[in-house]
Amino acid sequence: MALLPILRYPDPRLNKIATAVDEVDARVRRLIDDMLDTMYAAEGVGLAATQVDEHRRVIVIDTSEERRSPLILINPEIVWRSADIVLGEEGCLSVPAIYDKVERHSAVTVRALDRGGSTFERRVEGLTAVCVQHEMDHLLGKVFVEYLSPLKRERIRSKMAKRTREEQQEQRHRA
Ligand code: K1U
Ligand code: ZN
Repeated sequence: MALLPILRYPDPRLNKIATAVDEVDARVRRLIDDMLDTMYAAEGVGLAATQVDEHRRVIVIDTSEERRSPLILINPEIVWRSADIVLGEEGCLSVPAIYDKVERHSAVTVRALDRGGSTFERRVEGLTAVCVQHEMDHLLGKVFVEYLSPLKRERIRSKMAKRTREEQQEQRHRA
């Protein structure tokens, strides 16, 4: 088990564009396992490789109550989007304790490779559909706060900077 450090907004590495995985090998499977451990430990419902500073098109999601039904998406593509749009509250492990509303398609069909390297398609709705769209944005270097107004974004930036300063001060105090 390995827990990976999660990049915090506004780290510029969160804006990098991930590249396609060309072979689902042991290294990719190791990354998936570490991402699952990291997502479960952080109590998130999703995680994109970008958030752990790995710029490959890999996503893990688990929106189940039991937290034992991971959805692994390698090289995901959305092949169908509902016409229906929903406005829902989102959070992000890279922007801790900040929640705001974002518009998303209420259902999507995603095509991807699984951890065995086979192509599959899955139609998802509700929180899983929101999560797929949120995580796919991460692979394109986009964080959900970029959908918010410049004023809200600026407030979030200064809150995050203040929090980081306080944490650094606390660490120096302990050392
Ligand atoms: O950082 C991430 O990308 C994971 C993120 C996924 C997500 C949650 C909710 C809406 C969109 C995307 C999280 O897991 S945030 C923390 C969380 O567990 C959560 C937050 C709001 C609703 C449900 C779960
Ligand atoms: Zn996120």
